[in-house]
Amino acid sequence: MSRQPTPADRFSFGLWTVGWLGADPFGLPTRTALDPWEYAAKLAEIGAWGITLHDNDLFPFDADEATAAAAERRLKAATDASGLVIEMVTTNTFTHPVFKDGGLTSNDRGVRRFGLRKVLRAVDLAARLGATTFVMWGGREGSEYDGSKDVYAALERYREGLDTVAGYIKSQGYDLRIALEPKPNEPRGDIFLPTVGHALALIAELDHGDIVGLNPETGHEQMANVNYTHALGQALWSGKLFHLDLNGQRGLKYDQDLVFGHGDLVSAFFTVDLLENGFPGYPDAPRYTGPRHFDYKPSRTEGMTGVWASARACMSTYLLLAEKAAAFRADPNVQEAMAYAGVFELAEPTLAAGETAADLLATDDGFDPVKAAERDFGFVRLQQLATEHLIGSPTPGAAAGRPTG
Ligand code: GLT
Ligand code: MN
Ligand code: MN
Repeated sequence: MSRQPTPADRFSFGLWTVGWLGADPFGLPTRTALDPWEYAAKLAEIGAWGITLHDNDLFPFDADEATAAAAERRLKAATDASGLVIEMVTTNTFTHPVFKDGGLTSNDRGVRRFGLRKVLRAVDLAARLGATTFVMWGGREGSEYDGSKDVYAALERYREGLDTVAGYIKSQGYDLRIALEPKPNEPRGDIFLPTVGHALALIAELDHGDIVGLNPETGHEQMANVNYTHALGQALWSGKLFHLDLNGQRGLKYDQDLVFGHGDLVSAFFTVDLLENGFPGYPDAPRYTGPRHFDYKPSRTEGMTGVWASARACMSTYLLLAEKAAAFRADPNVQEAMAYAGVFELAEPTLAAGETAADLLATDDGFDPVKAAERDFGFVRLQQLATEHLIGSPTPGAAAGRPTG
């Protein structure tokens, strides 16, 4: 058991996470719905700091203005009463059948105009609720069949849509940044912006890319068989880690949205280590300062008791991993193993100050590749130290010992 989470930990949850009723492509819902403000109140009670939501987590797709406004007032009253922050708001452009070929990149121009209007209205909602991040997950932006989609045109429309939304945010003076959420597939056969790298490349082409960054999700990167902690690292390096979706995924299969840590626990350890302790060789590098946001689904086997137990589990595992990661970094054996492994040496520029390519070519620094190839990096010992800290060995490193050369 970890200590109790507090608002200072800045844990947040999507209303759609604890509010997932368990319907899947093969089965009906297994739970009944509470009202949005009931989920919010309970999240505050168990130690969350914030909540996030889609427009249609708060009011139905076809709600009239009065109904939407009443729901908004009711939620705001509940979050104000419990001290919860509504830190992120997003749009649902995937559930209604009108979005079956996408919102911003549908082949149907009428759908694109409707989708863009829906996104802009959700931006206004986000600003009214005081959110500072606007996530855009283009789950329906993609295709099943290559012949059905002109990819050049789709990327042009994606860019047009994102620049329209970002330009609107600026024109309204909202304190809001967009965070794109990559995913390789599901519900489409192939989704545009399948990974963090693809999204970074698109952001670089935007007119208003300065307020567009990323919301990487653990399981989504892992569904693309890439390393989530590396994805966070590259987003940080690019100054684009605006938000995140922490959860669990076990291998290449459907999007599991498991509790954080219930997938690849070793990877989760290094994710928390990066978020809490930063890059080991670059203490001055950008750090993630945003909410610790969970986007998971309580398994459909669970009743409401299990829903709240699983939300607590996300926070508890994060806190335990943060403790383990702090002890890992503070351990002199680990520091020594990192130095032996060259982890700090990588932070040293390859060229000397002022040295040019011509200087490098003209220099013989007596380097012997055969000798250098004999180097033992000790990466395995370092990983074993991490494993022993993670498992909770009383004296990590005692068995592995120091290298004898
Ligand atoms: C949907 C998706 C999530 C996204 C949400 C934001 S919607 O639940 O599976 O990964 O973060 O639109
Ligand atoms: Mn997911
Ligand atoms: Mn997500």
